Amino acid sequence: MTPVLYGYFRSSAAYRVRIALNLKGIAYKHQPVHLLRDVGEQLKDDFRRLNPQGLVPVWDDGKVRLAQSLAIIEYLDETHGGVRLLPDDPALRAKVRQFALAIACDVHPIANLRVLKYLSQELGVPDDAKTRWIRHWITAGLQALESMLASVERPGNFCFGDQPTLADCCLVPQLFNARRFGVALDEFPILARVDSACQPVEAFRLAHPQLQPDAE
Ligand SMILES: N[C@@H](CCC(=O)N[C@@H](CS)C(=O)NCC(=O)O)C(=O)O
Repeated sequence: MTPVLYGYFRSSAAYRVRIALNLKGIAYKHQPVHLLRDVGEQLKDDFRRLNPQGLVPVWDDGKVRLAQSLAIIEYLDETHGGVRLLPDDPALRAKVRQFALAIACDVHPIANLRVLKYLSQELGVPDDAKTRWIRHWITAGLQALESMLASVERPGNFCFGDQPTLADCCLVPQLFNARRFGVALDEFPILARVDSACQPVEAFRLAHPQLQPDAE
């Protein structure tokens, strides 16, 4: 079967996986899951059978069905040749994971759709306070990421040298999110430089939310 990526054009977790798939040259079918239609297709029983968490992305290649973008990317890296997204050197590999996990575990979830919905619908948080919440946590996260990259021993065009890694797959979507929520990026020159290096690379360009079939 042709592998399927269940995603949503603006989902930054799905965006990470699209970049990784493109970097590794893996063909796949994009299956849109509309996160906002009705209550959200991700919360319907049909989708929860694929991922009980009710979150995209989900990867299904006929051998394995997986959720969690970082688990998917590591699986793809271990089962396909081409560009290595996790470097061989254990110390560098750990640094790449440290950076990716800081985004995926500590920055992204706090501004996730279900969290924002809970803030407004259950706790009655007004929109301007919600925006402050998002900007605050993204800015705090980006400050830490900027410091991490400032201490890279052998800097290159990408986060950790001259090859894109899992770190770049996570950074570019997070910066897309930051811009979307109006976070000023002036104080993050290294992150902005890496982003500018990634954007023209075909694998990153084609993964952009606005180029996806379900883009609005
Ligand atoms: N840690 C998960 C996060 C997945 C996630 O939060 N996906 C979001 C889109 S970026 C989602 O499906 N949100 C739906 C919702 O919040 O209801 C991963 O890396 O895959």
